[in-house]
Amino acid sequence: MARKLLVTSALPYSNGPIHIGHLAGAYLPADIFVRYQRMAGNEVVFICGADEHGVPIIIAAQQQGVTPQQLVDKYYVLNRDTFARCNIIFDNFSRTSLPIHHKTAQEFFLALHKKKKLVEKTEQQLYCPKDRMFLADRYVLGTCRVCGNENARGDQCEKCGSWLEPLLLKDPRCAICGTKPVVAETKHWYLPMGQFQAKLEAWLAEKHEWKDNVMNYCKGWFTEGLKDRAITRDYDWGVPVPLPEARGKVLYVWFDAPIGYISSTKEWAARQGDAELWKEYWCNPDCEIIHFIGKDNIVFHAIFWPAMLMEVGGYNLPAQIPANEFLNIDGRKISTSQNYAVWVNEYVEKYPVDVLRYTLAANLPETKDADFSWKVLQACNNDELADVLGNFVNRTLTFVQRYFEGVIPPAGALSGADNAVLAEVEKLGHEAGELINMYRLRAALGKVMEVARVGNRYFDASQPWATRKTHPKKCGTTMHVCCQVIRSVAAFLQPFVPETSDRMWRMLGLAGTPGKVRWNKACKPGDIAGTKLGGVEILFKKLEDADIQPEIDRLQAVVSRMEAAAQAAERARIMESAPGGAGVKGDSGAAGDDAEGKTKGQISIEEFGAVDLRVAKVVAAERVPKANKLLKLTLAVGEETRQVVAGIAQYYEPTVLVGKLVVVVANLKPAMVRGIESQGMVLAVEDGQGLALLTVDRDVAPGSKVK
Ligand code: B3M
Ligand code: ZN
Repeated sequence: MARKLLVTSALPYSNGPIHIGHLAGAYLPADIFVRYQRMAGNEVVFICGADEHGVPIIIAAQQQGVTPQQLVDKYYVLNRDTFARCNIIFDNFSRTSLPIHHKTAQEFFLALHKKKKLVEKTEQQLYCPKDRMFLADRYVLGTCRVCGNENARGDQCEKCGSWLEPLLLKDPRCAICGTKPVVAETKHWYLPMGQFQAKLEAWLAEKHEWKDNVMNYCKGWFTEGLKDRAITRDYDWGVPVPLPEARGKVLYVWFDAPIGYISSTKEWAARQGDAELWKEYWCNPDCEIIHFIGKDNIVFHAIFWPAMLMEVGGYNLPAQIPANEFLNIDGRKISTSQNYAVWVNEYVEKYPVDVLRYTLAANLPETKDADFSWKVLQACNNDELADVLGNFVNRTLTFVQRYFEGVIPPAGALSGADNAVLAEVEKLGHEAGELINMYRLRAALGKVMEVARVGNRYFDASQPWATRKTHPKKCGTTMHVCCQVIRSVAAFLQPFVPETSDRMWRMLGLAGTPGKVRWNKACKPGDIAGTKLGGVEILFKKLEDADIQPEIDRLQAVVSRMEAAAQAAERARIMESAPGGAGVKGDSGAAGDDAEGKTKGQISIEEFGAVDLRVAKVVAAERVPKANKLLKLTLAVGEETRQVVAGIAQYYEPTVLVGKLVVVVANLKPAMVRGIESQGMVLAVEDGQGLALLTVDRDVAPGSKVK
């Protein structure tokens, strides 16, 4: 039976152009998936839109000296057009600044409010005295306590993906002016996520087909325990909180943005002439909702958003969240602020779209971070698209033009080799389709390109240049089979490189577009004998070194600048910091710690302050295989979970440690111990009887600072 799918791509912020990392994360994979599902006969609505609220927008507007409205107007148009240029064709590309979205988001809030699902709290928040505003989310920058990234944002660390709160950042600073914020009180509405955890866990436990990265992130958050999350903010840009007592407050962007999927579907439905049609997708359980996102959005889609939907009630929950990892460039993380990126709108002005689509599809960060480089793009173009695919199409079609008057010859009697090729094409087509169904798009593209390779090998083995004179009928059959292979591969390429696929179709002289052909039919030979070829052209021109050198040079210049800045920062850090620790032994499991016993030379309070000591709760402990001194501890340090390897196995049974409060050096550079990353060091004292862990003498919250 045909499936009914609502496919979404993460709503890009209208605060800048999109780069290839965005494309590879949430947009290209979704577009490939959607195009395939349509060819497979399934019913799909493909939804996206611009995320036009939140601190990312407010800050970018301030930086560019424009109003938030001017900013979002600019990037809405730019990004919408860039997607279209890339043939990423949404059924609707909406905007969260539209009235239909404001209304939908407010209805969600009110539904939760009415059901008494929200908690009102007056709490402490960071406040910038200079800018006179509360600093939430990206308005605060500081050091991530999980990975030490000094530019972690108030809501999330981009480097390690940890879900943060501004008050958890070390050395917070205002993102606008750099001032150290003060703490002040403000009232907000919270989603008590902790109350929903059991339900969420039970729901997620059934998702056996979901990707490991998504499941592992979620398990991590569940282990930590979900906390209340404020869903309102003290800004004037956003969806106003629809309560009289909440004047001047707006909804948190991660509350309203996912609702944008629904409002965009509503907008689409209205355009179809049936304003209620959106319910067929969001409320009819026959429909599967599939969210394509990047890994930094997992928590919001797999935990926060389902909780909202569950608690409001009556909505379908996500059926799949095929989150991708990150795409790096030359082994480095893309950085929009540093301009270390390949901007898609600039790319399409200079190079063919399909070369980028192909290169990214062949290198999607499906299970781990992947790497882009201009050399890889050049190789994809020259060695695969031009030499394998282009060559096969060109040699076949020019042969038909030259020796068969440009008309596809009929198949004569098929030999074993002819049948074998057709069978192989069919098999590869089915395999590719199955892989796309499993979100393994890279592998699927590999199967499709294998079809072109099969075609080339068959052409070589059949030697039509020789049989043309000796066995003209057989030569005709060979060319017929080659054209069948082109037809199939053209259709199989439609999800990946639609322009190329359409061109191949036209070159074969076939009517319509391969996008309208059923995948099953494309796997089998078509009725093509006697078709007059369209104009035959070169599919892919080779990319010369000189064509891409300017791009390589530009990225290299950015890297040099970033490296110089990092070196300067490192020098400053070394000058500032001094070694700490006196009398207490740290145990990171690494051998050869410094001498203990005697007190050492004096240090200043600042030097002591450089060591970030925290109380941590042991949530799990286990022996490290083949290491009789080591235990691996899982520690809750506030909202984060850390693993620390400690050389205490001779003194503690793992089970007695669980629940204990210990003291951990939280800003110690992570070290690899027996292949396990130790993210900190627990403190212990040693006397004649062995090691004893330092602990606290009353129950304090994990994460509390030791001073
Ligand atoms: N705008 C974050 C991002 O662009 C955010 C996605 C919203 S999806 C509902 O990465
Ligand atoms: Zn981090």
